[in-house]
Amino acid sequence: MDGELALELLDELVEAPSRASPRNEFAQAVLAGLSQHRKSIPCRFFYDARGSELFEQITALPEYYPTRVETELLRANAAEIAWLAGADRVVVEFGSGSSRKTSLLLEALCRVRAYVPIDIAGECLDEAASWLRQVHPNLTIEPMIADFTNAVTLPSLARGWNRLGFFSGSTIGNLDHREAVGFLAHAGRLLGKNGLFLIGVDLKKSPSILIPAYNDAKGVTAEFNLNLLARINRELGGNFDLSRFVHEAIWNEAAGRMEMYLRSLADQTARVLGRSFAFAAGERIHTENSHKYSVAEFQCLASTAGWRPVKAWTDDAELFSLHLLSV
Ligand code: AVI
Repeated sequence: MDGELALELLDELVEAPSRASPRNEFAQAVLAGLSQHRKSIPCRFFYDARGSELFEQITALPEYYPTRVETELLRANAAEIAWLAGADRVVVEFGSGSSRKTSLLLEALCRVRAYVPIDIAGECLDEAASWLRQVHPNLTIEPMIADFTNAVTLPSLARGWNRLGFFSGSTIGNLDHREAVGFLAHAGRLLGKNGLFLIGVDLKKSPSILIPAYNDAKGVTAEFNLNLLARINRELGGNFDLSRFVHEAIWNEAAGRMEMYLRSLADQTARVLGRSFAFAAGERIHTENSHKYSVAEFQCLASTAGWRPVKAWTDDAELFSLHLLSV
């Protein structure tokens, strides 16, 4: 980003701090997060074009079991899920991404009335919808560009039919417990009477499996994490020296979650939108939490938000779980 663009964004921030352009939102979150005593940046900002590409690579890594195991769980249990869901549902997918896993579900369900993928990334939705149209030529697809955590209404074709929500990949783990309950309650209102919700949730397990999943041998997750600083340099006129930060992934037993950080290797200063941020050697920026739940813990969380467990499936190695909930 050149200096002129950075100044333009700074003006926009001063004059209209509440204007919700994506860049403005990113700028405000970064400036606020780096100003805290314990520096942090929300993990939703990982997913620019490069970050999404790196995440796709992560899902194919041997150490990153969640995508593989969840896909297998869906494949193995799709017929039972379809039987429990019954016919004639509208399928609503929250944060749909590439929709590849969803195809397994759509194939198994009986007389899907429509598929409504909700995602903030419009290009991703278009790509996923055109792929799905080829695989399921008779399916009605109505993509919705929206932040799935606060989308308030569904397209009119979803009215009058029972709905099945789908939230895969254990993305729920990236929310803290209070946010997760808030999201589940919100999804309950959106899915309505007779609504069902199918959610993929990563299970608690040994740190010897968890840590490599978030710190792989090829360094893709490290690049994914460091891309946050590269994104600040690109979009917010930052001057982070990426060679002086390292990726760190730890298991926090007390909080039941994986945590990712960017650790400064030296005393240094970085500038963002004309502001300076000092880092001591060893100081960290907290970039992600990924909560893990036992089946019982997740059912308890879901019931706080008004959902009742219908059934939960896990793989033999107890790595990942799929939950079917009803309102
Ligand atoms: C998207 N989310 C569920 C991933 C996770 O496992 O928390 C993001 C991720 N972070 C590092 N690797 C993958």
